Amino acid sequence: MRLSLLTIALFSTIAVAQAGETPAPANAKVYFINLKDGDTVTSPVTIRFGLSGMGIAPAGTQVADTGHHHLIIDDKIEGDALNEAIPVDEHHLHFGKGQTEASVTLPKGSHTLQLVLADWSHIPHKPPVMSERITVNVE
Ligand SMILES: [Cu+2]
Repeated sequence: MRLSLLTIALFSTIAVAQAGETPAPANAKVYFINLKDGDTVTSPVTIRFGLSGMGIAPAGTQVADTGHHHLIIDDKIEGDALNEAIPVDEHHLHFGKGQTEASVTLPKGSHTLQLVLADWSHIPHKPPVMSERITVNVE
C-alpha cells in the first residue's frame, strides 16, 4: 500500500515537471502568412505558417528554441491543456515533419483557425507561442 502510494506520488511529480516546461524566447511569434481574420477562402485551402524568433524541428527532436506547427480548427488550447500534449484529431493537426505550409480541407461555413507551436513532445512552450485565432469563411 505504502509503496503504490509512493509510486503514484513519484509519477505525478514527474508529469508536472515535464508539462509545458520547454522555454520559448520572449520575442517568439507564430502567425498566418497568407490568411487574416475575416477572409473568405475555398477548400482545400493552402495555409502558410509564419514563425519568428524560433526555429522548426521535427517532432521527437529536442533542440532548444525550436518546435513544430499545429493548426487548431474550431477549438482552442487553454488552461491545463497548455501543459499537455496537443491532441491528435480533426481539430488538432500536427505538422511533425517540420512542414511550414499545408493544404487543408475544410467544410463550407465559418471556422476558427489558430496556430500553436509545440515542443518535440507536442506540449506548448512556456510561455505558449500561439497566433491570434482568426475566423475564415469557407465557400
Ligand atoms: Cu505535434
